[in-house]
Amino acid sequence: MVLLSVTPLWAAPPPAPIVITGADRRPAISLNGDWASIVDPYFNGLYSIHHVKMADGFFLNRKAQPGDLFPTEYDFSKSPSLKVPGDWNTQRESLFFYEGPIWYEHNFTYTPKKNTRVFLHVGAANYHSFFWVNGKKVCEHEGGYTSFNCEVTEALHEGANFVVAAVDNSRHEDNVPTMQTDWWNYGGITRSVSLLELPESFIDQYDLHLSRTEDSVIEGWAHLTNATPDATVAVEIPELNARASAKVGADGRALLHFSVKGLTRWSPETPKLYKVRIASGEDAVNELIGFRTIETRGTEILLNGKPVFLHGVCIHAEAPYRTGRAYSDQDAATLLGWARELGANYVRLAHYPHDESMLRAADRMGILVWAENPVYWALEFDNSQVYDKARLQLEEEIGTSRNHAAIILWSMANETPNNPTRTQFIENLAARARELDATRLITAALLIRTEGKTKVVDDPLGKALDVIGINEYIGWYEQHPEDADTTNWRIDFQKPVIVSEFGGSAKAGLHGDKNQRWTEEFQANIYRHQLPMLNRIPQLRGMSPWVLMDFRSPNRLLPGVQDDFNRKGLISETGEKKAAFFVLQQAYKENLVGKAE
Ligand code: GCB
Repeated sequence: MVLLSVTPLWAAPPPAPIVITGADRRPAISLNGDWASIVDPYFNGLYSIHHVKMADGFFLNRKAQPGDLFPTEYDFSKSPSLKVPGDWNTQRESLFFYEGPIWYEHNFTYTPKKNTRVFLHVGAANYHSFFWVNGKKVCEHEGGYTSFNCEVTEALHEGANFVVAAVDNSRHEDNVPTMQTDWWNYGGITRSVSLLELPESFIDQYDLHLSRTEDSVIEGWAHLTNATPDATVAVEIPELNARASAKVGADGRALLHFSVKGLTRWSPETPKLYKVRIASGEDAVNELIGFRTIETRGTEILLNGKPVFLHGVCIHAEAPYRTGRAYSDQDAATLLGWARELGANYVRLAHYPHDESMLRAADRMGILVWAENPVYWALEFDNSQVYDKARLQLEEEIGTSRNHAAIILWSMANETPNNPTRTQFIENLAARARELDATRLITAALLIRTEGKTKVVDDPLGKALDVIGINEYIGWYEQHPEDADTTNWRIDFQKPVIVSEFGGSAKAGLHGDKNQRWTEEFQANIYRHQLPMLNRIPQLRGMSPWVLMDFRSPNRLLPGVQDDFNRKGLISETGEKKAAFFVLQQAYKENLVGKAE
């Protein structure tokens, strides 16, 4: 067989992508724009005949050459384009339901610089992606919601260059998330792509935060790749007249610890961000960081040492007004602007890591954030490879986002079945999260049990959490809205509780009696009965009803009402506020629910 004897163009596997903290603070050459695309449902571009996987992707990773051994059966230059960033589903009607591989190609010019390493930075590509630069495979990545960076220094050359990507959003049992989710499986290169130019040795990750134990002390670390033995890292916060430096240890890490005077702590009331310069040798990052502490004491959540109550709402990364995956500053400003209008000081960014624009906006606006790993519903908890995929996404999320003052909670999981294998899996994730970041609170949204009129929260996973998240749908999936009035709660953990979801559906503009499902009145009635009930949960320290805006979901099929949208939004996807929005707004503005202590 001639086909099978062909030698791959480049056989050695490329190095794994790396995490870079604050990649958006680095000078970057944008590769956003029109990328040629080839829809390849059988993944022929990656497999030879007889379904033999070619180590480096064989066919579509390069430009066709005259005299090619095989007839060339593709041509990027004649293929339609897709916008990057952007999911493909909302860009082309024929791709609305598409799940499978699509190939992308983009041409760019580049001039290599001396002593410079170049990384292809991908904001996110859902789910499994492969990248080649000038025919050389530069990386492969799994996970649709985290950013990654592939070294392309050796692959680039002077003048015309091209990047080819294959992105596959097929669902598999052993993916994280797995086969079933209640949101649209938007495929493609959904966030920005750029080239980052960095020195030979550079600061790849860093963490600066306010000490919980020492007054007015900023502590943390910065890690250098390729550190020379005598390397040092210097930190400067000009506005505070603060400077510090430390030597890099054998592990490439410099430990930082210094006192500051006159610091304004970051909070929803004063979302103060400081310009922070972190430098080493040829490298420097100019950051914007807020400093605050977050901890628990008994059943309280303390922000900067003071009890806080989280008036919030859940948000999906669904783009307002146009639908599709959100990615822009404008999307973030609209979604968080609505949360602010609601009176929220907190948002749960469900059910996966949201993009950098959203986190930067939350930092600027002073909105506290629950950030979540996509361990959703029933994963293959007994599969160690699945654990590794979940762990890697958690590491990427924390590594990328660890300097956002807004993030106070790392959520490990949402509504997972209560069994020992699952508990062990998530306890291991929680331990890893604490190892990576001991300064934030660990949570998860748990399922609850019903005993008569009592809702019982006793999932053993609660032991591994700092804050207990609970989802409940009294009045929508079970019982009537009024049953909330007589519901009691038994919570077996003396820890702070956030009701991380409650709510019901309404189609914006559909009016009727409060007992008529799908009307705005029915949804508003659920909220009216929920709020007093929540006030009867003694350790309630926060709430984030489901959900700010209607979002696309393949589970929501009812014609004329749902039309592929989960309608539990307080606002429709076209921006119409429903009656329940105003019920919650009043409760938040008049402080009708929740006590901080
Ligand atoms: C849940 C899930 C959320 C769903 C929601 C619903 O419990 O956590 O992802 O979208 O319920 O609308 O059913």
